[in-house]
Amino acid sequence: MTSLGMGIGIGYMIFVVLGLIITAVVLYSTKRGRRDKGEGVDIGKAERAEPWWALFIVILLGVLLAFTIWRAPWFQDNGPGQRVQVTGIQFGWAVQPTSVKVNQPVQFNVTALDVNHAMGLFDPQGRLIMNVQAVPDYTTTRTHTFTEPGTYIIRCFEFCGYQHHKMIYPAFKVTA
Ligand SMILES: [Cu+2]
Repeated sequence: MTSLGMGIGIGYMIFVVLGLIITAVVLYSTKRGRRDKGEGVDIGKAERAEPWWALFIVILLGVLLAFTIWRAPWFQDNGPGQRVQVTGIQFGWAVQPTSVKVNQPVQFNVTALDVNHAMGLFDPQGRLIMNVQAVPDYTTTRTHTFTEPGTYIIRCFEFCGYQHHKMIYPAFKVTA
């Protein structure tokens, strides 16, 4: 578990405990017994306190917003705009989308659904330009900028079974 995950877990537990305590306090304060004993409620005092409770809520929400707004994804660097999901399965490749633009970075997200495969990416001249493991339950990310338009080929580079040699994706297009 990452320290971020641990922090979120601990924060969650703190909120659960706080929620239980607040629930208990509310239940206790609204118990029938206290009213029956004649402990009257000063309505005027409660009404005068209302704007302060409203202010309290606004400040609380403001503080929560101030602490959490920075985690919103607007400020993150999300990498290249072109993304290609490549998934290896015995015995083929699922590639989405099937074409990208030349001279703009492409982020490949490579994974597998069954056993280990590897994405061997060949340029139009048949030269290997990328070799990325495709691992089940894990996404490996590689960024590449194509400088040459054409038809690229993906071949499996990890022996994955009796039809391993058939794991070819013949037409990944790089367009101008
Ligand atoms: Cu394979």
